[in-house]
Amino acid sequence: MRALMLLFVAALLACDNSRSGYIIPPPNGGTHYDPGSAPSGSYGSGSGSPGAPRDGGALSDGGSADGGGPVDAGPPPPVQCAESDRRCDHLFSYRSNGAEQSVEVLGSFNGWTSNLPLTLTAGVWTATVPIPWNTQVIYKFHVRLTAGGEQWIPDPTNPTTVDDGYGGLNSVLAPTTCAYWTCVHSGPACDAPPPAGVYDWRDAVLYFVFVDRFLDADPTNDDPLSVPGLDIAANWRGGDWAGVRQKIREGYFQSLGVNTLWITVPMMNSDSSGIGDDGRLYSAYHGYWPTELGVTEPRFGTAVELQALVDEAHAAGLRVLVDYAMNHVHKDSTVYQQHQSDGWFNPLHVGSIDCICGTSDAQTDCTWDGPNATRCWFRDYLPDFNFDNADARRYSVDNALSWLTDYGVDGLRLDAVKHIELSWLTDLRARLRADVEPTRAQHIYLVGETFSGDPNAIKRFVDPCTMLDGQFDFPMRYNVVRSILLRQGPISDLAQFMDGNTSTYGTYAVMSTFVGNHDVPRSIHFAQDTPIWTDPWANGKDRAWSNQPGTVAESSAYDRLSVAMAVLFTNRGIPLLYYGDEIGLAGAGDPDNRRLMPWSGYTAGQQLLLDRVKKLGAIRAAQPALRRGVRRTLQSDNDVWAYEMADGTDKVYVVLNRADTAGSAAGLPSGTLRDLITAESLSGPTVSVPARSFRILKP
Ligand SMILES: [Ca+2]
Ligand SMILES: [Ca+2]
Repeated sequence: MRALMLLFVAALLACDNSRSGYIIPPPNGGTHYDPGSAPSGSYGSGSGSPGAPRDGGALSDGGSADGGGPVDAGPPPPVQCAESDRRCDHLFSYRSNGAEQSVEVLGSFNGWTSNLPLTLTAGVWTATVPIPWNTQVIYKFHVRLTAGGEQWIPDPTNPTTVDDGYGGLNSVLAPTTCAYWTCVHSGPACDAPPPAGVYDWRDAVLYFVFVDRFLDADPTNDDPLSVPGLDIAANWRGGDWAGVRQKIREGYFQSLGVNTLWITVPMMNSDSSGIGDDGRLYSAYHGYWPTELGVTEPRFGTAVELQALVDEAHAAGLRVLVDYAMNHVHKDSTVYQQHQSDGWFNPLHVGSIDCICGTSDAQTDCTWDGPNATRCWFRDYLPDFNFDNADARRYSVDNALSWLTDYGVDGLRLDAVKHIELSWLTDLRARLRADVEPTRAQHIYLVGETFSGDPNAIKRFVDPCTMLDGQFDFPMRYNVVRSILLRQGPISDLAQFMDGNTSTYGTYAVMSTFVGNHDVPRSIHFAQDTPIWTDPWANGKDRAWSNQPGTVAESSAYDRLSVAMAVLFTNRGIPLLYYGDEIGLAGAGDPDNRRLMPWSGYTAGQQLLLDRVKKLGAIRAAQPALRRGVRRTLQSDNDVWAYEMADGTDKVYVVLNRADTAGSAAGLPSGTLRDLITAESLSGPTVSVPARSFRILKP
């Protein structure tokens, strides 16, 4: 119910253009590209546009082998919750007579607060809606006609009606129960910050270990494909969990202030290669083409090694999130072989076309953000789960839970969120609350990926009670890249954006902030004296396969990237470090943004950036005001932004200067201010800041 309310609020906000104090153009000019959701890179490829490669999914069944917990396809017990919180799926349907432009259902199941759209398939409009347990439901359809005009009419197939009070009729569903229900949350408990002694995810600093490209510590499990035409950049490169464990033991993550690891999808992936949407051959090195959902990927390691990774991380004070791609599986997968014809998967062919995300014709719209966004296939070899099918949904949610419970993982990074039916997400959260969290004394963190410049598209899935704790803040990344790395517009644009962004996702959302990830060009190239790309949304595919950029020479670029990192590390939200960004690793778009991590031979600029990131990590760990405080902008002009972070009486001051000349900030406290970066002692209320630098000050 809350989810539906949120949808409604999001829809209202979407219509509110008055909130535009800042600039967030959608990627690709209006059609959201979404590689993001796409996992990247992997699917194949990508090109700029909508649709980039997607990697994705997972699958399994069966068994086996190494463990990840084979999934039993039998129905699990329903989650436990009060009857007042239970919901049963009900399929609303309306037979088309060819005259409708759209059909929606509205009713008492959500307090008549919003209309839910039905989808047209094979002449019937349908929508699966969770309705209250054992409670009469009153509803009607809202039909918009292609010829113009609209109708509010009762269900033609339901003989039970009641006067609607306006001279018409509503349809009536008798109270019903179901064998498998979902739970909604009612009550404020999960809105509150965690009580003392329970981990507060606002304190997390996240590092994306792209396992295949991070560190190959066990050559015996290397197994690249031998496929003519498959470039090494898109093949398996040997990185493994043994490499991650080695870096945990060496204290590498801890030295960066990182306390949470995000690792690549751990499930066994396809041994096939596939053509991406850039026409290039790819392997499944990214992990987004799962075949056996319950089995670990042997190139990464065994189940025993994954368990050791989690245990050693925990012993070192690190939490672990695994990447989970639920939208689809690879066609080689057992679950697809077993269920391709029984409704577990959306059919590829729709209307007159193969419904590959990003394609459409006059009859069928399979664009990334179109009416079939949850049922299109990312590629023709990545079958798309139909989570309106309760058995398929239970199977997939069970599998996600098995990775959490079998290995003691602390949370999930969820891929391609806007391409799945919402019921998958609400079921997962309900099961976590009912079945997992009581045995953990810890909130399971769920962070989603919705690659969009539209805050409302991202917010739609954020609610720590019923859906995601947060998502990656793509609009913020846009603004940080634009204002600090690219130096476009005054830095006051960024200040204005940030001040407006504070409450966008709700008081208790825990978003993840970032400048780089595996779907965008490496950050350092936006920071060059002459940037390679001048559009923050550029996907860098133009230089992904040839003319790839080399290591950036000028130290000024590393300075600028450190200033961008300072924004992440001195504000709320979980800062995400994409492996290699701590040294300004070079690379164009996917797959060139996934080069092997170098462990030596850094330039002076790279070492400078690494040292600053380490300091930022240490300072964030020591200063709760940076993680939980309230920001107040003290000054923002063309090049300097100064703000206070206040957690009660504990205050920290941050001054950023993006200019190539020294600047100054006023409005700071009078008296002595200690610079936590340089250990200098300064005197307020006005302080100078060197070119392309920042200060973190404590009275
Ligand atoms: Ca290896
Ligand atoms: Ca889907």
